[in-house]
Amino acid sequence: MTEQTAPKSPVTTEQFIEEIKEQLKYNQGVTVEQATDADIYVASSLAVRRHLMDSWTTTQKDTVEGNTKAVGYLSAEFLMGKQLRNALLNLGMLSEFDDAVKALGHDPQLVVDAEYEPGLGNGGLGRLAACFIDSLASLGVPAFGYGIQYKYGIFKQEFDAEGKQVERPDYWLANEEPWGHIDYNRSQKVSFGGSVVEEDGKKVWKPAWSVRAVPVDYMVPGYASGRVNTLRLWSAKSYDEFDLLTFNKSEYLDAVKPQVEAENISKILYPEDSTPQGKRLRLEQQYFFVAASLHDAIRVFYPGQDKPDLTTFPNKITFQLNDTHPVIGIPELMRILIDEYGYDWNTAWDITTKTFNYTCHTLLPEALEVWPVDLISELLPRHMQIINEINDHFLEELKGLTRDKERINRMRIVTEGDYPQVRMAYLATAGGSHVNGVAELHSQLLKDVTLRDFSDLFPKKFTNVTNGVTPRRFIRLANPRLSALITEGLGTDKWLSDLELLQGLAPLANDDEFVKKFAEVKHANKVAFANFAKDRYGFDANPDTMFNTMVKRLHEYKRQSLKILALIARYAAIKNGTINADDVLPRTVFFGAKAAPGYYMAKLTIQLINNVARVVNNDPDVKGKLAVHFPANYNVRLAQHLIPATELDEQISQAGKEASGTGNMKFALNGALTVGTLDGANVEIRERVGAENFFLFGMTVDEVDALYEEGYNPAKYYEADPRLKMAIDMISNGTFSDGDRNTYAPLVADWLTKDYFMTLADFTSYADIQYQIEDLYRNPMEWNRKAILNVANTGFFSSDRSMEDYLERIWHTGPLA
Ligand code: NBG
Repeated sequence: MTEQTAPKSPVTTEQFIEEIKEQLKYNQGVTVEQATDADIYVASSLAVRRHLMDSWTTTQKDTVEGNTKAVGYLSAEFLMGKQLRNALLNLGMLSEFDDAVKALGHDPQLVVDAEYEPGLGNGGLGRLAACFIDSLASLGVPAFGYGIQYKYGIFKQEFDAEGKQVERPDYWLANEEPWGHIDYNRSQKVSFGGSVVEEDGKKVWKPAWSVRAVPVDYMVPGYASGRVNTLRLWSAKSYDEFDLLTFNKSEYLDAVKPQVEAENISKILYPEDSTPQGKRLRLEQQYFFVAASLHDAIRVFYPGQDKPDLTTFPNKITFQLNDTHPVIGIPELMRILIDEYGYDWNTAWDITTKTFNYTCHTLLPEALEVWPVDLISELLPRHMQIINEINDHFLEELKGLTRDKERINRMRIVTEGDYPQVRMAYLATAGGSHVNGVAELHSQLLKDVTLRDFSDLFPKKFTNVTNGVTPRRFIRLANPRLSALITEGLGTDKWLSDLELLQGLAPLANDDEFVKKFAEVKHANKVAFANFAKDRYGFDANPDTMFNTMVKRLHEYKRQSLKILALIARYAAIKNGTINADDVLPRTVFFGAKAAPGYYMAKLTIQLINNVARVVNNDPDVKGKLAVHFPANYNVRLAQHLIPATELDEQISQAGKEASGTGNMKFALNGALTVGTLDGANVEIRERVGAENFFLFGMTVDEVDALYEEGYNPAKYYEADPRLKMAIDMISNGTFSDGDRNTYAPLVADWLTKDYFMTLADFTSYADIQYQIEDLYRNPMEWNRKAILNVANTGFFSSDRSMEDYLERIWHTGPLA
């Protein structure tokens, strides 16, 4: 990316005040005196949108008329975070906003807080999509994000009196939402069900019902690029007229039923992280947004043309399939080309395979989606025919490549047997040009294990693009103090658009003055977080203790259990004097995690963490030495507050299970040290920051495999390490359940007999490395030097770099002229 200095504000403070007033008057209809923080928020957002409007329309025009291929990022999730400050930053208006709002008698922070965070994603996958579209706009690459405007985003998490997770619906659209522009004039019809008939020798799909996909457009402003791309989220509306007859018979519910059912399609985000639910509605959602998006792209790129030449389609736009959720797009494009535009099979296949690419985000076999043939046949009968035909052609192709019948059989897109299924990852691999994993290790494991047969026969399809995060949101907005220090240290703010410039900080790790300033920034961030936590969650966190954080979805493979077991062992050791009280390094541990509502073990782990927190925080024996906090409802906003205040970050998944992780990048860039396993992007982070600046522990992928092979017996580890035995025994004996021995029995039984992710086997090395961590922390200058080196050496993990890698390795396109 070409480096940019911060953009210049298009307005003065005085002008911006007038613009806000105008919006208050003509949009909200309130006077300045009547205006609440929420009014000011809406008014200033609308005013900011107006400043983006010209760039948005020119970008759209140039996207269509220019000869640069655009990117279509198809994703079931976009976890955008709040919009206002991000737009202000990218326009160069942050200080004008602050001053204008103050002049109008409001606190800028409260105004920003009035924005309701849209939770249209579950975790890393959705947040990655948001970082990617931010980077594409900042690079000036024409791009569309395509997804779903769910009415209900990821559930709101609360904890009940027993510490259990309670899910509340997140009806985010109940609040005024100034960013989305509903465009009823550009809706698309999406159909389902019915049957396929032959007419004049051609297959004709006669669907049973249709919904109207209405686009809601969000502007995606680039940082200092003058470009504004589009995030187009589809909302489902009914076509069916209200059935007046039924209504008159006062059967109101029956009368509105068709509308309600159609609109259900975009009603909820599935709250799963990496395990699919075999739900019909989910397949409907996938087809709904993908079909609407493909038709939309044809509308956009061939305006007013009845019979466009779609052999040029792959030169206009390249579609990235973000995991398997949008893969139904492959048979849909085939159907459009063959049935709607009359192309023959080979031409259609050529266009389709050139148009799509697939990113895999997992290694968990249960997360690779498969759909029953019966279900697809029922919902999308024509697509099932096409998928079968793709499967037949593909098997023919394979016969030309290998004689190994078993291998060919293993690679079937449609499986055989009584309950045949469609393997979406295989369909994506066969139907696209490239397949990529999201970190070096992950991409290697995809080739060696998950998609081995494919990579053997189509080695050129496979590539890696390591994930990244946007420095605008996750450094500049989240951590203004560090940002100012970086700019001071480098003598420029160009690092915000060329993050590798952070390397210039490396020599400053030896400059004691700079190290002290860095330490002050971290301390100030800790104080700020303590204040925020007190205000928002009501707990006291002592900023003079080490801030140690583990935030991510709750999943067994991520091993929150390992952290909690080590924490209990620590608690016991302080309490029974195994460690001398004076030798204890005071620590405050923060957890943030949502569990899928149906994921029993994950929810029980949440309950355990909350109860360990309750017991530890109320025990005078460990007061001032150990505290545990679990703020509910971890989201982008909480991430932006907590990450800059963290000193030690936990990335402790079982090796070979976390595809990449992106939290790990955010923490390192904000000057936290990582304790982690050799998994996902940890491997690359450690390579870059240096082994001596990363706390590595635990088994490698090969060691994990060998141990499975040999026969894993977790009880052995329980017997071998008294710390571990003590921790598990305390959980069993009711220490964290008011004496009840049954509460956590399922967790204990699992650890001692199955422990699929080998938490127990890694316990000893994890507990041992804590001594090293604490020794270093006792030397603040050394700790902070290493933290600076983490910042200086992780510029690679900018999502700008990820986008450049996609452009070069997969998309073969670039910025608009
Ligand atoms: C997640 C992985 C993470 C990875 C993100 C973004 C899914 C299916 N996968 O390790 O678990 O960082 O994707 O690539 O959500």
